[in-house]
Amino acid sequence: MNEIARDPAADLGRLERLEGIGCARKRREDPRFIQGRGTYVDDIHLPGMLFGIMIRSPYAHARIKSIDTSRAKAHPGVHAVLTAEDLKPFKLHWMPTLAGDVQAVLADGKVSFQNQEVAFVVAEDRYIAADAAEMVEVEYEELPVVVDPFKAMLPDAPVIRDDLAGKDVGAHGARRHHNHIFNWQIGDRDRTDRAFDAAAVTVSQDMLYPRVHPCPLETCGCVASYDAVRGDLTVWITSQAPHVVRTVVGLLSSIPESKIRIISPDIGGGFGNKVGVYPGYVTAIAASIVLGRPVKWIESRNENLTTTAFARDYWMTGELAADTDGRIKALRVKVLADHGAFDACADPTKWPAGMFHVCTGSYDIANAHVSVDGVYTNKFPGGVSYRCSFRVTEAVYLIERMIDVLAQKLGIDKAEIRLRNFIPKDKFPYHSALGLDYDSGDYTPALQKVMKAVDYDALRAEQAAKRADPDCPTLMGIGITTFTEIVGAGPSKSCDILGIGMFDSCEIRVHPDGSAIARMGTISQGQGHQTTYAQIIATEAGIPASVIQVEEGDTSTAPYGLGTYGSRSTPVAGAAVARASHKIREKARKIAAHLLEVSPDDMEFDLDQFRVKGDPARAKSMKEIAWAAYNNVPEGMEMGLEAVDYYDPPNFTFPFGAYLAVVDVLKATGEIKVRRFYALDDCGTRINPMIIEGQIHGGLTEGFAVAFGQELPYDEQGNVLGGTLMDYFLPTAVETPHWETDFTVTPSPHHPIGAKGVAESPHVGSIPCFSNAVIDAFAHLGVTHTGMPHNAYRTWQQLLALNIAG
Ligand code: MCN
Ligand code: CUN
Repeated sequence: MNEIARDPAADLGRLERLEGIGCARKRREDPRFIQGRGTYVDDIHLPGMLFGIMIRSPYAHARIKSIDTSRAKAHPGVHAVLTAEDLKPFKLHWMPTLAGDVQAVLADGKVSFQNQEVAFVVAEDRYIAADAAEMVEVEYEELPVVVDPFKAMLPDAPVIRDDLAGKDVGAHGARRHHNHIFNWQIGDRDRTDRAFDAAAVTVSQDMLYPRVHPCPLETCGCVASYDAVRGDLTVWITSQAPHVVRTVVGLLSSIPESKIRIISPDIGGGFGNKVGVYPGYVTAIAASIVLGRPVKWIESRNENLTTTAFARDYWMTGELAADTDGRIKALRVKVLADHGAFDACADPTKWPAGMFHVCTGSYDIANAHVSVDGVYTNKFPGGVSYRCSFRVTEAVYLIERMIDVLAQKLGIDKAEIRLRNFIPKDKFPYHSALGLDYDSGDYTPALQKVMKAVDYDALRAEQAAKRADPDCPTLMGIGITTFTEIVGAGPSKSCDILGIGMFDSCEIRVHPDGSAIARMGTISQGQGHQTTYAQIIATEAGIPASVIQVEEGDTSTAPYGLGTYGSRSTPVAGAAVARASHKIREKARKIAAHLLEVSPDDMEFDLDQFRVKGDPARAKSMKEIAWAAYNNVPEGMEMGLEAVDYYDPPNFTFPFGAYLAVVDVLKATGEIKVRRFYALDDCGTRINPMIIEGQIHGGLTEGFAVAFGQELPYDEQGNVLGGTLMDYFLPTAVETPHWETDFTVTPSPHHPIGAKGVAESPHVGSIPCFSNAVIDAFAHLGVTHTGMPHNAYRTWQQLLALNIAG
């Protein structure tokens, strides 16, 4: 072969110019954001725009005897006051939820949670609307309240959903009580029970993952603009799934989807809080259609924290059966899931408990059974948000806590018991007892790398010494988690939303000058898609990332996609991006062959050009090929250089990680200091290491917040406590510990570039790690579990109870 000597430095230069996969490319979106040039929904101002405000119930459960809107309507500057009665002629007073339930848009005869939507005032500006809202007189008759899901299932519990009277079947099968939503079971119960009967050792632990809220910096809102002459509806909205919103609005309004344009501009954090459709969106749209003027609705912080998609509220009981050497034989789980007054969880239709069945974790457990009951209470709806991967947060919390409980009972080291139970590398692809097919994993080296990095043995020795010293002012705890995530919803055969399969999409157009525009069905809320999608195209199609414009979030320009949540953008849309790039590349190959008068089979792709095999000096760059695509293509080929791809993944991807935390509990105050946190993540092929690290820092910080401070408790009257930032803990740089990050790379075998999602892993993996560390500090005193948040007050109470405070 006639190999021509190549210049490695020149190749390196070309590679660097591409800024492709693996490059720590700086975020393209940041210059705009840090200069205050972002365009969030509240930055949209349209001529003649009106402002809407929601009137909400002060009671958690009450019948509405009357609503008098006359004074408010007469107030100067007020254009409309809508109640359920006004929406009834349009059948807009109730709306479907993503979980197959219905939710009142405006209260229809009664309210079932505090701050439920009762009426909507539309006025010239926000101040007039707020004044008028005070003038709406609502007469309530209070009803008994139930906020405890166990009490909600007692025979004489108050009926929360009058509208479901007599319905003993819901969207997910039989209901066995008036406040029961569903029972969902998976796994082999008999085999699991038998494994428990035969086991040498069993452990059981109750645990609550409390109700929390992701609290994105930007609250939810929209601007709805209906053009009566053209019959067009445009909505700027804080949505993580703009195409889904278009379909829902189309179904509700009977306006054809072709006349509806949904635009998610910049989003100031989503974290799953912006997946659902909220009453405020519907009332703003209805008001715009009725009044013929644009209507803006933007939530306050309190409204956001007390009415839109909360997270968790899972009451779990875990049981493990094992040998005396700690080999796990079976897992049994029972859950009571508090969904609030309406089931508005954003799960794939088939799975009312999301991906909770990943709860066998990273462990080779032959037998498992899970039973989840969904329950109505007088609380606001939601449940699936906050970097949760559809309830994987709860699943990982359960299994990682249970492993520690078992280790404690058997007196086996908490790292050692994990190493004994890991799914071995040669068992992948691994079929779990609860029916999931793990694509790839390599757990042992990940945990060993962490143990080595932190000198695990030395830490345990230090802990033993401190435990032996009664005068030591601190209790030292070491927490480990070795979690498996499941992301990339999903294969359309198992995942859909409202009947639409959860594929995703990408369209790429290469312009004559070799630059390109790419559009996806996903939408960044801070994840840096503009930066990273361009890197995939750069590597896969040979176009420098710097000349690729990435656009998302406008349903009139982007191909249909299911949106960004469940860390699905990389596993699903990212795959579409790679495949669309390959389509571009294949057309480019033919054009290059035509230009060089050789057969396409004789061409090979080389970074940013096609060259002739065996004669690499003869080459055409992608830039030259792009130009030729518009003036000199092979006979019979269409002009232009563009591609569309709709990707329906064959499976989920299963990222994993090994985390380790060291905490010191101060006996004098109950304060807990996070001394060290080491996070090793494996998300397969890494597109942008810097963005990954940013995602991990963010997720760990949120995990820290949940573990140590966040909580949305209720009092007996159904008042939500913690609904303001005076009470709800948002950590700043002052409280946040220092994070150490690391990685291994185990590519996904079915993803076109081997990438798995990463964004939710740090949240999912860190929270049980913090809990395990805190509880480990007390383990030698016989403590097996304490609930979150692990704040100083609770810890102090525990120190007092154990007689070691001071
Ligand atoms: N990435 C990468 N290499 C990989 C995997 C991911 O470089 N192997 C990059 C991606 O290219 C992307 C980012 O990491 O830029 C996150 O990708 P991915 O894991 O696919 O997650 P999504 O983009 O689908 O983001 C969703 C996820 C969710 S579900 C929540 S909740 C959350 C999170 O993202 N919300 C966030 N991170 C957030 N970060 C910010 N700043 N704001 C939010 O609202
Ligand atoms: Cu569950 S929070 Mo994210 O999937 O948007």
